[in-house]
Amino acid sequence: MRECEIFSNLKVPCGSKIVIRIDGRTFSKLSHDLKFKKPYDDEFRDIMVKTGKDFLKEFSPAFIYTFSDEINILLSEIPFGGRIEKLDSVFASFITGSFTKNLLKPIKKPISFDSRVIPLSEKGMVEYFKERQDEAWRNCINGYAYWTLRTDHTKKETMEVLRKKKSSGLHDVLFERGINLAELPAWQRRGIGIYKKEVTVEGYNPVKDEKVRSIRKKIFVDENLPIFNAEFFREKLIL
Ligand SMILES: Nc1nc2c(ncn2[C@@H]2O[C@H](COP(=O)(O)OP(=O)(O)O)[C@@H](O)[C@H]2O)c(=O)[nH]1
Ligand SMILES: [Mg+2]
Repeated sequence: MRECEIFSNLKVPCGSKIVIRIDGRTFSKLSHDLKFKKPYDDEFRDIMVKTGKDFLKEFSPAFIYTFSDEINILLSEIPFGGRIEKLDSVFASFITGSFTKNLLKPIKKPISFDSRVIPLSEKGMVEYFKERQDEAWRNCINGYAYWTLRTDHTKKETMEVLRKKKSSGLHDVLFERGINLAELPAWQRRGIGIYKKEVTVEGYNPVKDEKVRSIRKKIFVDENLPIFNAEFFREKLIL
């Protein structure tokens, strides 16, 4: 019956950059049930970062970008011979297992993430990350606006304000209530990058009795990302 496994040979196209986006399933409910702080919870962020680091250690991708409940992975080498079914299923299950391990809280129902493979040109890859970062920013504005307005408005009224006002209007609404969006932590506005960075480490050579310096690659969690552009990817990621 192997001939019925018709999708098993579906592969990523040759020569493309490959991004995988993995997104938590029904995480609105999960965050509500686990009483994570709204709109941003440091503990939730830490779990996502630990999960990204677990992934980086296991599969060595070029770059990971996370915000909210999503993890975007830019591959450097493509494992599993580029087979889509393998990439989607192994990566989503690895992230699910890692998230559950890092959560350290009892849960009523198993957690799951979905996964999709996105082949891109090099220019398209930069555009992709810029788009996700724009989404992180929209999420930030809407999240703060929603939860701030909800303190004295019904859900229906709040949704109505969000629908009517443009983002500049929401800036004003928040500013009047003491929240300056521009001063929020960069990780909330721009998301978080996880990648390997070259660092110089000092060691000691006991044979020669001298200090030695060497260059190592260490996992770096970047909570102060700039606005993405092509230069960022060229400089930081040695593509
Ligand atoms: N309370 C809280 N919820 C969060 C946080 N980060 C992400 N979430 C939740 O995760 C959801 C992610 O959006 P989306 O994927 O569209 O929703 P889903 O379909 O329910 O997974 C948000 O709507 C939030 O409810 C956080 O830091 N705190
Ligand atoms: Mg989700």
